[in-house]
Amino acid sequence: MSGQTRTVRLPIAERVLEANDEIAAGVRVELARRSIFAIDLIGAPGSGKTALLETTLRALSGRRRPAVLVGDLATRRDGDRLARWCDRVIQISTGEGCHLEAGQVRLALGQVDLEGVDLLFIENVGNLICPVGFDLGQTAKVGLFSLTEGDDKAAKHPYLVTAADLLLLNKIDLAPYLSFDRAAFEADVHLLNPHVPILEVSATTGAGLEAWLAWLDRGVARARGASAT
Ligand SMILES: Nc1nc2c(ncn2[C@@H]2O[C@H](COP(=O)(O)OP(=O)(O)OP(=O)(O)O)[C@@H](O)[C@H]2O)c(=O)[nH]1
Ligand SMILES: [Mg+2]
Ligand SMILES: [Zn+2]
Repeated sequence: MSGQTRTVRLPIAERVLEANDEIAAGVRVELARRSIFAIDLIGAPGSGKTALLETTLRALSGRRRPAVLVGDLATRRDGDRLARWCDRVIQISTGEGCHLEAGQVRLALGQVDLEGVDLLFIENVGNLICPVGFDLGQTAKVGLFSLTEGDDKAAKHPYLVTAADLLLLNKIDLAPYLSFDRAAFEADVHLLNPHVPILEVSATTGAGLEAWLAWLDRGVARARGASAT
């Protein structure tokens, strides 16, 4: 008997995403017209998406004019946490939906005063899988992994890694207590997406925040430049 595990590859069901993509394209045009740099933040439940946004919004206070949409199946808890740092926060309740769709984003954007907004954060439902397939009209997709999830998660979620414009590795403050192999994680990521930057951060201590803020600044500048041309 060999101790090797066998894997069975199942065909991925073909999804009908055309309607979503059409709405997303409209959202993208509107956001570009307003020069808004929009981020779809995707990560597992509890990876620290809201915590990172809280720290980010606090750091951006007076420097940027952000808006936030946050998706959860139930409760307004994340929305309430974020509203402490930003006046323009909309909680989207997805009910049974395990990801956000472009129609929900379009509807939520209709409820925010976007005048002067330069940065839009969309915290997707905690889920590493199907949010990747639904275009929301964002400018950039940011994947968030954290040390507590284990160093194999990039390799096990290749679609997020491939689709991401940036990866954040959160909870770096916990490194002394966990056996997370950062070199192995990076190697897995770069096999799938050779050029994607990985920024190590801690939403709790603020470690690594400067590089993340600088990345956001470059995105905002690009969005402005693009709409000026
Ligand atoms: N030590 C440490 N804890 C963190 C960090 N970021 C988040 N946490 C903790 O992780 C837990 C989950 O954080 P959330 O921000 O709610 O995670 P989330 O990804 O928004 O979760 P969902 O919205 O439910 O998917 C909380 O107890 C946070 O305090 C970090 O950088 N370091
Ligand atoms: Mg959250
Ligand atoms: Zn889903």
